[in-house]
Amino acid sequence: MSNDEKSSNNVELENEGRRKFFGKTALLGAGAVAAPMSAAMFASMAKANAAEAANSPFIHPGDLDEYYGFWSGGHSGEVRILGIPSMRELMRIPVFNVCSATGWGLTNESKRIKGESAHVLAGDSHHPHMSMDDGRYDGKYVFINDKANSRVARIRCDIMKTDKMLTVPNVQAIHGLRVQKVPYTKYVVCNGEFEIPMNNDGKAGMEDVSSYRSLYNVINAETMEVAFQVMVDGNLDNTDADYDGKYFASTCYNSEMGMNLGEMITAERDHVVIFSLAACEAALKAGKFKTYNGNNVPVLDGRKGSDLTRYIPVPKSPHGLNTSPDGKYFVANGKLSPTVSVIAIDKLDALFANKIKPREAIVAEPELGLGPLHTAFDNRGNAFTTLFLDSQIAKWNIQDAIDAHNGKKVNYIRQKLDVHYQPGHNHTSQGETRDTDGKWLISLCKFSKDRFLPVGPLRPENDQLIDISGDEMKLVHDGPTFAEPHDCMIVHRSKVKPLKLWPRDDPFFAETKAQAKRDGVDVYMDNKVIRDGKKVRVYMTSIAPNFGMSEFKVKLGDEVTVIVTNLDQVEDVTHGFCMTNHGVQMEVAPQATASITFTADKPGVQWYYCNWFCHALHMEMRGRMLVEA
Ligand code: CUK
Ligand code: CUA
Repeated sequence: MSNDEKSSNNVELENEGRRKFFGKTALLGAGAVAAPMSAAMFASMAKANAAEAANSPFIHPGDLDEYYGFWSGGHSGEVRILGIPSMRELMRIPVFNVCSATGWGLTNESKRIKGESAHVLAGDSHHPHMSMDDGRYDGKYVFINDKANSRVARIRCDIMKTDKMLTVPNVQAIHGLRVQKVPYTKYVVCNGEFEIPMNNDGKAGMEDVSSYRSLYNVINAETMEVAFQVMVDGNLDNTDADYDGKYFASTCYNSEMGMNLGEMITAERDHVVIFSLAACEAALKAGKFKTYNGNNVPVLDGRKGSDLTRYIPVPKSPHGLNTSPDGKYFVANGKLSPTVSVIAIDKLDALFANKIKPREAIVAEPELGLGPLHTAFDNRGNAFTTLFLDSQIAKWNIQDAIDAHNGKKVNYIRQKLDVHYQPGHNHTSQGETRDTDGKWLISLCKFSKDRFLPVGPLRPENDQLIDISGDEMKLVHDGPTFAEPHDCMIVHRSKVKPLKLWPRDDPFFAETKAQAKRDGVDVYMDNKVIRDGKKVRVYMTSIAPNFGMSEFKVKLGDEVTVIVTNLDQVEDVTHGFCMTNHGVQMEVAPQATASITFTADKPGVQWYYCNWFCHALHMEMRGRMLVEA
């Protein structure tokens, strides 16, 4: 364990504190399930660990990982937390999907957060990125896009729950997403990928493809409202920010604005769009915008010739866009071209001042192999690019590639490593921040083929862990995952400070508690049924192994809302509430209040029970809803 970590990290990561925590849980009876570890066991583990290499992927039972990995879940719609380097899955955070275990998408609290899209039960999450302060993770939020329903969501990292969601107007398919890195994450930026008519009302313009537009979206990270949008030429794909707080860059793979595959790949060159944040903010302030589709989101015109943007031609159909952590370069990945284009960020002022031509901002275009999709970086000037078609990762040196571009005879390729198979994104430990540490690289492989026991026609994907701490990349772990991690990021554990219990005044359930107050109910004391016409609100507490109410009565057809408050103050003692035969269930973590609404459409005795294993008498934690016909 490094010194900086010892001083900055919280005590519960230390063994001493953790043993106490095990002890407390044991007092409750749950200890029968998870036996506390003896001091001797810990001591022998610590010894064994010290003997191992500095960058061992092996985390002994009971030991903790050095990093949190945040994985997107693709069309499963969620975000997952993995421990790195063990690759153990620690948690799933439902976002755009419905979660049967936690009740996400079913509870009133989650529906309020989902807002206008509460009825949408599917999603496609690609790009999770954490908020930053001066180019370093700040541990506050993780933002994630929903390509399927044009949404952006925010996850609060103290509770690891989604707390805001927004459907972005005027666009279809939010794809590439990043955060402003410097001076801090004021904005979340994302690409509207699929081009559409600007007033997409079906009344006119659907046949006239030349009127279709793709927009760049700039969202206020705190309020999660669209600050402004920028209309561009071509359709946007991936994006990233600089380390100066001045520029964002996006790849465009369909500058032709083709409507089918053949049309989309005709041009020899597409482009990278560079956005000047200062120019955009000035145009916004000066009122140089229009609105569309009957909403009031300001849309700036950043098409070719505007002073908000510059267009840098790059070989056809680029995909990933990655900023090197020294803040010097944007790297656009070729996809159909075997090259990546290295754009010097310090030339962009000159480009915006029209002192250089767009292509003069490109300082290298190294040829790496077939199908370059995404690039990650270590802290020693090297880059790692996934080669989708070659099923390899190419490690190359950025300065050598620039020297080669200038005519020097130098081999910029350091190594090519086979991965299994067809990698999309890759990511290095803290590699999208100033704290990039050159220890681990993840390759998210789209196909696993023969790497695991066959499980039917649908196969898992393969998330591979690669040790990059030495001169040579070493593949150290195969990790099967379910559809479909597109991207991930690796955050040192010292950056993240999750809570152990819910704060009682948390905004997550503030509205539920406000309703309780209107009903004259104290959710921490009262077990009460409030009738409000055909609506019935049932307030109950829970302390293992009891609900505060073991029966309540309603009438057939009533709209019933059950509000449960978990009074347990012991970490990890989560209760649940399930009403059998009603499709109703939810999580109620310690000190939280959660609520769910359903129709009492079945007469007679209906049992409810706690569905999160909480106590030796967990089975007995149940009660009856008596439904009078
Ligand atoms: S995209 Cu999927 S592999 Cu959505 Cu970042 Cu490149
Ligand atoms: Cu409470 Cu199980």
